[in-house]
Amino acid sequence: MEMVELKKMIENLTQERFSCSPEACDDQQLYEVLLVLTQRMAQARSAPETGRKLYYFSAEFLVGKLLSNNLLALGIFDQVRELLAEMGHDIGAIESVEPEPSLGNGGLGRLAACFLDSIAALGLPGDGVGLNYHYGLFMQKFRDNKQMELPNAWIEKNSWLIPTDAAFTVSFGGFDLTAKMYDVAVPGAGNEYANRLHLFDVENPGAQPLSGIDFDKTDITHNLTSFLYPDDSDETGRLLRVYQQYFMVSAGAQLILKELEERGYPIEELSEHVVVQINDTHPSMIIPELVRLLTQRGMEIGAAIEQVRRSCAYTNHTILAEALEKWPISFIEKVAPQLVPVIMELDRRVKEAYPDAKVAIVDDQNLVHMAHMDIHYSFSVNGVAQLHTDILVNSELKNFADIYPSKFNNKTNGVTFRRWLEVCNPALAGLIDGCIGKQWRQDTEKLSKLLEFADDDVVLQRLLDIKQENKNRLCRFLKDEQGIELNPESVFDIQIKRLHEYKRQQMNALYVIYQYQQIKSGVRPERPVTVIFGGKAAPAYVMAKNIIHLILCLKQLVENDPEVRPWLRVVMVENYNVTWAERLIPACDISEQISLASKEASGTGNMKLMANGAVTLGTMDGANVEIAQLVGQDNIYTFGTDSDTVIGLYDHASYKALDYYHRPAVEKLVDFIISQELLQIGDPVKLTELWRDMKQKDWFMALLDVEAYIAVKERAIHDYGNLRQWAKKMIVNIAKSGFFSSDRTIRQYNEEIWHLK
Ligand code: 26V
Repeated sequence: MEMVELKKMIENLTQERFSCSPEACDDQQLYEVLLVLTQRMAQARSAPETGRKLYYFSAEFLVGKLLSNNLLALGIFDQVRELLAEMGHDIGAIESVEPEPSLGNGGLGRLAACFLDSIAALGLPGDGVGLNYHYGLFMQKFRDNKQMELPNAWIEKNSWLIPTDAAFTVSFGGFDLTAKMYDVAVPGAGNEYANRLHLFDVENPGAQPLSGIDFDKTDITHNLTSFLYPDDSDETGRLLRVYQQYFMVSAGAQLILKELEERGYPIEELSEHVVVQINDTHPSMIIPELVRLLTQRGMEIGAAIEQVRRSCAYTNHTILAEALEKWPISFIEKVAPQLVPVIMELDRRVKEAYPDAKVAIVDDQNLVHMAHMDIHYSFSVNGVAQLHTDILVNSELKNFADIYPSKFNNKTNGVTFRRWLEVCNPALAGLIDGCIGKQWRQDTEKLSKLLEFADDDVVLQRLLDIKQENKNRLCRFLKDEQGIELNPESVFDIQIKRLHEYKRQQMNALYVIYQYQQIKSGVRPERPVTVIFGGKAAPAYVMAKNIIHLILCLKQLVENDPEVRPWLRVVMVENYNVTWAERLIPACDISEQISLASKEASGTGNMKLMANGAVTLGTMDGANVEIAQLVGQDNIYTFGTDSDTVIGLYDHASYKALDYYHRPAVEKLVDFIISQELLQIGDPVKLTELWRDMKQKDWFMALLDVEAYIAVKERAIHDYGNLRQWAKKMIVNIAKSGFFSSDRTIRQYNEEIWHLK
């Protein structure tokens, strides 16, 4: 688009809305103007022509701020930035007033957002279907070194949500609700198309929280879409989740059938024209709901089941038993009694064909295993990294893989480089353009051409300078927003992800303790190190909250010790979200990916960090395995017990934390959790609980790997001293990251599962 034309549009909008020139507008006003402008441009685009159309069902879409991303997709980012600069405004400042939509927890939701971006960029017909949570995931605050949860009212008068006329009646046991549909436009980068993210909402939403994130979980009519995954530590919370799930899939299923009819196809041809991707088990009730709706419209049950089976595909994102959903049939009876006979029929057919109780949908305790329903009644089951898929096929879901060997397939995750390199790290993107041209922006595999520059001193130095600038910028954000002052010259060692014991933030905390004790005994690290954490703990997850408490206590201890502070700093970013990720990732030196092998299905932060020139320090878990294969042993730091051994330890229940605790080097670290120093700072009950759990249970085996972890981290920090060598590792990581583009992942989904065009 011409600059003059764009300028005129902005001027008209500021005049229309605020009766002033763009120059005279403040950041908030300009943000609103740009929002309207991009929304209009995106809405003027048409959907890609449909062959088969994809519906990506997900309880989470962690889209992040949308302004820059949408400007980029519309092809006007550079022009708008320039125009604004001419008008005396900074696009970064304007974007900073945008509230971040709070529609996801972590990796699963962010993956869905990257996928929508790539589906649109590839010009494929595919819409997202989810829920419009008004308070989203909670806002995290730290008080007394503990996590507090506050509601995050992210929806403003002017938002990305476009109200539509579409509305569907969802019948629950005893009452009906209307699902109103809001759309967020998803413009495709580099083409003229736009898809949609459909977010369903109740008609009269948003009863105010009672206090904090507490609300009346029995007031379904008003609160169904209040929060993302309300606390499921009690029964009403769990029941509300089932209400949310059925609301999403019932409205979504009606939308599918309505669009099928509008396109002029009979329901008997559903699977020729529609594919439903089920993102984890949260949308699994789409299966019985579609069967129900098809039979209601006159189809015979067997034919309906067959159509649904050929339309649905399921992605598994975790092998953690506690995360695999199993709902009591009584819950479904209460929420959606009309589904019960359908689920019983689906289960009956399974039991008739396969007597193995382990593959039943409804077990002997009347629990409905959602993943089992997905596997039997879909045509594709995929894991999200090669190791994860192998574990599904060979152990976790072996009974199913034996029945349906050809259903199982791998789709290694990816991330959109538009957001995670072009937008968040423009300096690095510019350096890459200068070296290899701009084609990598369309085809990230071309990044491998950077390998030719692995010995180019000018490029290596520029790479280090950019990293330093990004570290400086992060320091400014941390200072301005959280009052934290850091040494930007120190090594930035970063672990950003949801808090979970399997991800082992507690093991990283043990490293901090190790380093603290070293310094106190007179042994300084080779150079100053800053250990940065970011992540939220589920409100009811006591142990995860205890780990946050330990980290924050360590932060205070280290900060107030003049002997330690110059050498070691600990930071925990408050309210880690997509926006913080965009600042942290370009500034990272060492990327912490230290989950217990076999437990992290893939990880996607690992990919973003690598693409931004961080070097991975990780276990052979999830996609780390593929990263290691690509970059080679010189360009990654791996350690720890391998996944086969870990699986064996669980199978034979043979891991004994106490045995590892009693190693002198380990005991010293663990016991420090209840040292006088820390007990003076922290809550003795919480610290003691964590200490006891680590030494006696340690379910995710931090003590098994902690010594190897400390050794390899020391080696990485040593190697960082040779900056030229380090820059070479950085460039190899960037060069090899192209495989992890979600464009590649989506191409594979399309070619091997969806067959959209
Ligand atoms: C859910 C829950 C819910 C209940 C309590 C414990 C628990 C633990 C884990 C989860 C995981 C939910 C699914 C999820 O977010 N999986 C993540 O998906 C990413 C995208 O595929 C992948 O990169 C991460 O490895 C995987 O953890």
